[in-house]
Amino acid sequence: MFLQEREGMKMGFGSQKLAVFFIGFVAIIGFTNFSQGVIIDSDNGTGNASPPTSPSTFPYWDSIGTAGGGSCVYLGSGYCLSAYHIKVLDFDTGHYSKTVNLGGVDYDIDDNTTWQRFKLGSNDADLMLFHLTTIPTPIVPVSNIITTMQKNNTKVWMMGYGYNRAAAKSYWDDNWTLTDPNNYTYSGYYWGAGHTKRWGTNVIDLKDHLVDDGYGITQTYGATFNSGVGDNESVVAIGDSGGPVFINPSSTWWLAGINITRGGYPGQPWNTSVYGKSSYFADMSAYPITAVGGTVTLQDFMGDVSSQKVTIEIRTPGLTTPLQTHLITLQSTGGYSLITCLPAPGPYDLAVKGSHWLRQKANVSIPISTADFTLINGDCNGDNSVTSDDLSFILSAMDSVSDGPGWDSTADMDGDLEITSTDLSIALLNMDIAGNP
Ligand SMILES: [Ca+2]
Ligand SMILES: [Ca+2]
Ligand SMILES: [Ca+2]
Repeated sequence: MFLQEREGMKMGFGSQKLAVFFIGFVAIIGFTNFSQGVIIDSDNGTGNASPPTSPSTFPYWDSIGTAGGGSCVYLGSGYCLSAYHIKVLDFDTGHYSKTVNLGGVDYDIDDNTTWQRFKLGSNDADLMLFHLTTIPTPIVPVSNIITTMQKNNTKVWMMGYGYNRAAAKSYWDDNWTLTDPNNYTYSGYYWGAGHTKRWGTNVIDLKDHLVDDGYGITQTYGATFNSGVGDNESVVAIGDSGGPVFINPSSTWWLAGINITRGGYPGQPWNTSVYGKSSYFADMSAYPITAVGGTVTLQDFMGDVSSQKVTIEIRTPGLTTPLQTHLITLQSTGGYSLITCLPAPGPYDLAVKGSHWLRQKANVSIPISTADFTLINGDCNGDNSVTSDDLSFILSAMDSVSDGPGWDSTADMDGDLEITSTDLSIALLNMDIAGNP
C-alpha cells in the first residue's frame, strides 16, 4: 500500500467526518528523483524553490530540513520540530536512517533524549520535538513562534519537501476517470516525481479545529486549495509532513504551524491535489514550547567542560521517574539549554547528573529563565554516591594517562587527563556524600 488513508474525525464542529491523507513520504517504485516540493497552483508548478523575499527576506530556509519520510524545522539548542507520524511511519519500520538533513548536512538524531510528543488536554497530538546529538551550528534557529490563535483569512506560507506537481491540470468525472475540461466534477493536479523544498501560500479559513489523522488528535488550522485565486495558492503533498507554516505580520516571520495532513474526497487518487480540499497544520499557539537554560558548574574540574554531557531529567515534583530525559552537551562555560513541550506554567523538578558527579535536583516553575546547578565530584561508578568503591576505582587506574594502558576517563576527577593523587583526594573530600535521588 503506497499511501495509508484514514478517516479523520472533524471534532469540535459536530460529528462530520473528513477523509485525511498522511503526508509522510512513501516509496514509489519507478519514480525518478525530480527536485520539487509543495503543490502550487501557479504556472507549471516548479517555482518557489528558493526562499521567499517578500514581504521580507525569509531567514529560515536552511532551518527547514528533511526528517525521515518528511520535513522538520530547527528551533535551536539541537531541537527540531516535526509531525509525530514521521517517527511512527519511519523509525518503527526501520526504513529510514535516524538522521535529519539541515542545510545539506546530515545530523544524527539523539535517542538518549526523549522524543517529545505534544499533548493538549488528554489528546496526544501528531506533533513532536526531537533532539540531535550535535548542535547544527550554521543553522539559524526559528525563534519566533506564535502564542495566540490566528484569525481566519490570515495569509500563510506553507513549506516542505512534498511531491512535485504534474505540469498540466487534470479533470475528473464522478468516478475519478479523466474527462473533458468543459464537463467535469473534480479538477486539480496529479503529482510528479521527487521532492525537495518549496513554499506556497494560502489563507487560513478554518481555525480551532481538531483533526484526528490516525496518529493523534491535533488542534489545527485548515487552508482550502482554491482554483483561480492567484498568488501562490498551494496545498501540501506527501513529504510536507513536519514542514513549517509561517505568517508574516509587520515584516517579521513567525512560525504558526506544522504540516500534518490534508483532506481528500472519497475515492480521490492518492497522488492528486484537488481543488476544494484543505491542508491542515498544527496550531502552535495551542502547543507552547519552553526553553530552559542555566549553568552547570562541575566542581573540582579543570578539563574541557564542552566535552562533558549531563543528563537532565524533568520530573513531577517529588517523584523520581522522569517525564522527560535530555542528554545535553555543556557549553565551555558550563551553560546548557533545553527545549521542552511540557505544559507551562507548572512546577517541575529538574535533576542534573554528570558522568562522575552527583545528581542535583532543583524545584523550578516552567517557564523559568535560569536554573543553575553545582555538581559534587567523585562518583566514578555512577551510583550517585561517593564511597570506597569510587576510591578503589581511582586506585585501579592510578598513574595512567589519557588513552594509555589502564586509562579510564571516569576516574579522572579533575580532568587533567591523568590519574593522580589529586583525583583520589577529590573523592576522599566528598566521601560518603550521596546525590539527590
Ligand atoms: Ca485558499
Ligand atoms: Ca559512586
Ligand atoms: Ca586527574
